[in-house]
Amino acid sequence: MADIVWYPGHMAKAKRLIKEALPNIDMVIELLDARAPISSTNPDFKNLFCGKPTLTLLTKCSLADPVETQKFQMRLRSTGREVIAIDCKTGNGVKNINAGIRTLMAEKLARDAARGIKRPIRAMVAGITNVGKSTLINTLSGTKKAVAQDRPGVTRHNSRISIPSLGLELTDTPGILWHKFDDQLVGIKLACLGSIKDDILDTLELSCRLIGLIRENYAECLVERFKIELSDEDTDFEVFEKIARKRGFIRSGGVIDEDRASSVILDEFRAGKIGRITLDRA
Ligand SMILES: Nc1nc2c(ncn2[C@@H]2O[C@H](COP(=O)(O)OP(=O)(O)OP(=O)(O)O)[C@@H](O)[C@H]2O)c(=O)[nH]1
Ligand SMILES: [Mg+2]
Repeated sequence: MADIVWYPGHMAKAKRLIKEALPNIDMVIELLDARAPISSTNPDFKNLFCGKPTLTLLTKCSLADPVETQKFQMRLRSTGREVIAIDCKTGNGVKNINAGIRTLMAEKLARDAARGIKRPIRAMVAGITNVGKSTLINTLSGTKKAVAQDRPGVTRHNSRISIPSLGLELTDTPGILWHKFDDQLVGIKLACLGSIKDDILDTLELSCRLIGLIRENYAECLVERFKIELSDEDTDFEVFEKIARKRGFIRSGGVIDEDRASSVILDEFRAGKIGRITLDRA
């Protein structure tokens, strides 16, 4: 697969706007996708947020392998980070977020209290495209003020949403990737998660790579979901063909409808229908 390079102009602008907003921000809530917490870590964030207290959330954890999520939480905590696994669809972990924020900001809150100051904590919600930033803000605020959709690159500007009941002021930000993926596999995993627009990708190749990744640790999920038999000798494309035939994605003349099969495999993975699968390893 050709190198995935997806850093449209608006992302450079988004990064600049984030930088400009930082002086008025107390802390950062960094969202990582629980299905690939390493690959969804933007390496630019360390410099960008230099020194701001950061709460790390592993999002969409109902779609990820719970054993791996647990391991990632422990691994990240061992580096001194505050980490909470959440899922905005099931509500899992969401009620722990405000307590996590308050633990992280305890000193500042105590200083403010000593001076008789009562003001909201200003947190910037940041992460790669499609990781669930706007959904998180809507979940915490109980509103639909932030536009959230199942495609990458929806949020294009910073916007502030006040949640007086929680004493929070959250800034939604556009998802940003980085210039070039040094490790091509990172780009492939992010594409599998739906963080890179499908229309710039070869979806047949991507779905075969996804099949390969799933086979590494979750081969039984493919067998169960698609009712196919797997052999170690099968290439990933042969598995793809088995799935397509089983689902009847055949055009006249017996030719496999590769576009249809690819998009169904990717969609079902992204919706968690193939199983609770984590692509990175802790
Ligand atoms: N299953 C599940 N889906 C989620 C969760 N959070 C977000 N989603 C879905 O993920 C998709 C993207 O959510 P958004 O909130 O728009 O993501 P974003 O990070 O704001 O994306 P950009 O603005 O494009 O960077 C939507 O279809 C959400 O419904 C979650 O915790 N669990
Ligand atoms: Mg958004």
